[in-house]
Amino acid sequence: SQNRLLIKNGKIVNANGITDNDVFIEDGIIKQLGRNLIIPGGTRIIDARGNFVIPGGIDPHTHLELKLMGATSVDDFYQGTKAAIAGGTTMIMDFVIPDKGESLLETYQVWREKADEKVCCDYGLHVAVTWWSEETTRKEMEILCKEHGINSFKMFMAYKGALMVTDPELYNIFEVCKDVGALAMVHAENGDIIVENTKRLLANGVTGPEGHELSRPEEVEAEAVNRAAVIASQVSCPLYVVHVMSESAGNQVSRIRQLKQEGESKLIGETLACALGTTWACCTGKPWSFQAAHILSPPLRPKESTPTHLMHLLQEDGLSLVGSDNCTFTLDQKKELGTDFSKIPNGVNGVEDRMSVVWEKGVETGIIDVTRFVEITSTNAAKIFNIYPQKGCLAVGSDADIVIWNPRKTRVISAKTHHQANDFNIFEGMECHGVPEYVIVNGRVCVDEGELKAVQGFGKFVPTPTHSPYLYGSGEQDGEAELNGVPQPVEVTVDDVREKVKNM
Ligand code: DUC
Ligand code: ZN
Ligand code: ZN
Ligand code: ZN
Repeated sequence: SQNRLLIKNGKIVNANGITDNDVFIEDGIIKQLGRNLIIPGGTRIIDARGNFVIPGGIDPHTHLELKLMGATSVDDFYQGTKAAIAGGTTMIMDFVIPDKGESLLETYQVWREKADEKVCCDYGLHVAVTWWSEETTRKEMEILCKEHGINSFKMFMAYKGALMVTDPELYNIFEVCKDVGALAMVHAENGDIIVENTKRLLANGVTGPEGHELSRPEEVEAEAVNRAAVIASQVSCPLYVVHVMSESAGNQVSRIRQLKQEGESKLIGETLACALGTTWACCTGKPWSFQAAHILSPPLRPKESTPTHLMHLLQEDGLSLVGSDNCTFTLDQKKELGTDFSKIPNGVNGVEDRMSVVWEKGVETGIIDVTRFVEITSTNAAKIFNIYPQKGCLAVGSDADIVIWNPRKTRVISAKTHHQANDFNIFEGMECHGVPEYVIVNGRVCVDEGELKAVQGFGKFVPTPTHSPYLYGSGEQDGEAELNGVPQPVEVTVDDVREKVKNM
């Protein structure tokens, strides 16, 4: 029967350990986990001997059919989620991005309409807050959280004049995030400085793709990480730095994260598959189109040590998870618009290859083990966005989003064989160990002995609830001093006032 499945003899990997168990799935849910299970007749049996059985990947960062810099990214919610499944990812989280002045709520509806009919796997949404209005922004953010399953808001510190918000706006938006129990996310780059650098480079005749990284070097990224963290801590709001792309920015996240005391708001850093899998150095001496295809923001760095450094930060828990920032444009789109480097549409692939790249650069090199692999590709995303243990682990009652991962097989990444809509792959030619032989999406076998059988519209929207215990602690409130129900006058100290300000 289609709706019953038994996975036998695999190594079951969760973030907290590995067990030898069988998994019984019925109606899209893990119903039993153990040995010698008693199961109904007519159940399909998959033998996973010698393979790892892991929670389906959760990609916390995609941009499917996004209009950006005059072009629309070509992986739509069908092709993007199909490619995700092909690579072992069973849930994505995409960003609703309103233009300045546009309603957050209406733009959210636009995204639901784009996605609901097309997604092959489950998806969640973050909402970008690209402008601030005292009258409407707070109200809209509250409604999105209370009624529409949103618990995260992203702010751009770059893309000046388009998506960027100022420091005072960040302060206000962070405060709303804190009040509603949502997570603030930032694109951390100093947008003002990028504009000045760009003017100077263009005036000096640097117009090609090599100008892109020069206009926004590491310190421009690291400065914004620090500034965002300082602003967030003024209002005690947890902060998630998306797409950490450099050693400097990674170190900054890690350093601030270590300084945090028990009870202080959390800082979380996400890095990207592209930053772990390649560098800007691979573009040296290559044609314009090859270089343009590697342009995203923040940029790939020229330093060859960057991928290993970021992987070590993931290993040490200085960084917490890996996204793709999948935002694919064709070479024609890049060429048509890229009259100078500042006009080349920003974005690269990754939703399909993220799992393989992390495995190859992390597990295969011995920097991380299989449990940490699961944690940074799935479990931590589920915890941070408050859908754990529905997603992000293999447990009785969890959604049956499962990958049977064969670590002995290899594949070579190529645009010729990938399932994405664009005509270039930034990991072209990379040999990866680890192949998803079976990918089970909500109990349905969508990669079957390596054959892709994704179904358009099979996925659904997953609401993300606010007040994640992972970010906000157990949710205990400080009460007033009371004796037999009667409030007691309390002597106020400087420390008390500090404490009060902290909790405002
Ligand atoms: N960076 C990109 O490269 N693409 C999408 C948006 C972003 O911030
Ligand atoms: Zn961004
Ligand atoms: Zn992005
Ligand atoms: Zn090999």
